[in-house]
Amino acid sequence: MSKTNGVVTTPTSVDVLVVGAGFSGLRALHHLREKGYRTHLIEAGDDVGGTWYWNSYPGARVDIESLEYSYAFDDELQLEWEWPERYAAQSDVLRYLQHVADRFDLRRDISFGERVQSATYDEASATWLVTTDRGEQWRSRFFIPAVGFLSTPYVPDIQGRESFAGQLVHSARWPEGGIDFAGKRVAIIGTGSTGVQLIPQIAESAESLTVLQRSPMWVVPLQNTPMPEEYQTRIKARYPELRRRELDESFAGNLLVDFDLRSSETRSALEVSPEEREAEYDFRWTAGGLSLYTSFTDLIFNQEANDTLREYLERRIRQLIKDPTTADKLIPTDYPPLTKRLCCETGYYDAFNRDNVHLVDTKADPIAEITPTGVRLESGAVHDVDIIIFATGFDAATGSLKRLNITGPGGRTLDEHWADGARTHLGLMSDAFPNMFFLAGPLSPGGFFSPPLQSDYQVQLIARMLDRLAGEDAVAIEPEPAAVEDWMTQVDAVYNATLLPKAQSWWSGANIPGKPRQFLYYLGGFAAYRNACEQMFADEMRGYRRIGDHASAPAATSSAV
Ligand code: NA7
Repeated sequence: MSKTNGVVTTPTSVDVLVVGAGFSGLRALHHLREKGYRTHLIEAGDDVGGTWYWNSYPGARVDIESLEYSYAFDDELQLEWEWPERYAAQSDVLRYLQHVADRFDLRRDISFGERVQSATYDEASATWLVTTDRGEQWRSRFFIPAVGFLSTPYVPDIQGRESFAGQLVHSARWPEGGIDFAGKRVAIIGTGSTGVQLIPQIAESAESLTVLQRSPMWVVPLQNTPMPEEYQTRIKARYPELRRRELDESFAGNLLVDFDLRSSETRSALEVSPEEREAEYDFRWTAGGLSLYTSFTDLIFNQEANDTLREYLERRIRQLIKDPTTADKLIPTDYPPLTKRLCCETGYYDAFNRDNVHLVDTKADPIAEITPTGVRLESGAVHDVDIIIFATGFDAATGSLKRLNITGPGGRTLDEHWADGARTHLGLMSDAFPNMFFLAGPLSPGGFFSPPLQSDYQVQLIARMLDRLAGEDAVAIEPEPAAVEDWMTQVDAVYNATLLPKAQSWWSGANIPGKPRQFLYYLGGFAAYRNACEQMFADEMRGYRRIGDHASAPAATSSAV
């Protein structure tokens, strides 16, 4: 160990240091260790799970089906594991990842409850020196911050926040032991996916719930059910086909619709009759989850096509809400459906039919301050409460990387290098930061493809790159600036061909004041992404600069590197 009574001694050497024990980091540890790389993982939480460890608020669950939102790399694992619900609750995803950690004996190479404070590249030895808040130091040839794209909570700097005398909580830092809402007056700020999941849960037991909504989201039914045994058995029998098609033909890594595999629709919303269109929307609405995304080919490209979905959703939502004025407030007017992440609900609209739930439009009457007793709006209206929940989202994609204080060659920090926005090639590596690889990183498919499947592909690709590097007698690798810029142009081009620029969200950094505006994910689909990666690899890792052997390289290298 590198620390004795608080005094830092020699860093512990490994080949690969991974940060974060979520889906990506666990798979990285598992695969790279299997490939012979001495790998260690540092995790700030006290257990595995990543985002599924931290987001333990009531109602948290997946909105890609459990049978798909899971690892595919091990047949026995995916066949043996029994999912209790169609859409797994947070506690079940956590239980699954704990099982994975135990089954593959991952914990022996994980430090829990330890946070990385800095990661600095040493050019002379071509290694990363990583320091943690326990004073531990690690030296590694390769550094993989697998810190997730939604893991740094964003708490808006609302005046008076510190003065609140009651309980103030961010949804992603839910207190262990939960919160007892019974008899309490509660306010919630934020109505994204998290707010949509939390609101019905709080409404059931709180004395009153004030929902402070700045922008409504497009919200559709999740249609969760206990897992039908016959369904789970039938889909597991088709796993080879399902997993292949998730990668080859699905956009987001999911194919299950209405309890079966279903190819994406190949028709335009405008080429079918209004009756056929209505039938297709009805089918998807009733099937639930995110399936509306794939109802027609042109919903995110063509405004006229998208308008047909808007009209349908408005009608459906109005049927669910008793009070027309409340319905008006809950229906978005300033951005088209699907241009922000669709939210999936279980009892969300119904919550607004309850007498103890009050919807406040804070675009019309913005929050002025938080007082010791509640929230005051600019109109002077006051909402006195006992608990304030911030369901205000995350500094996505780049926020968690920033917190690691990463410094590359020549003392240049990642913050400085990315001052105008994230710069990566294929979402895998940044120029000017050798031997650092991202998983589901900025400008990868990221939030647009199932994390378990994406990380599996990327981890295997990284292992292949490391193997090839070793064969070339090179000690370091980084993408050329030109390759990075070319990829950034491709990411922008795909984004600009869609309707997504009409909306503001965490996808484009718009939710964080002062954050550079940049679309943070590659929207070309996973198959196109994988093709680009494979072409790069087949073409002698084109666009990547190799740095030669270092006579002075320390013992961070193993036989595998
Ligand atoms: P989101 O989707 O970023 O939602 C955050 C919500 O918080 C959204 O309603 C915001 O309103 C609201 N917000 C943010 N800042 C403020 C301030 N300053 N004042 C008032 N309201 C504010 O985060 P989630 O956690 O719900 O979901 C993140 C992802 O997790 C989701 O997309 C899924 O992929 C899973 P706004 O819309 O900005 O007006």
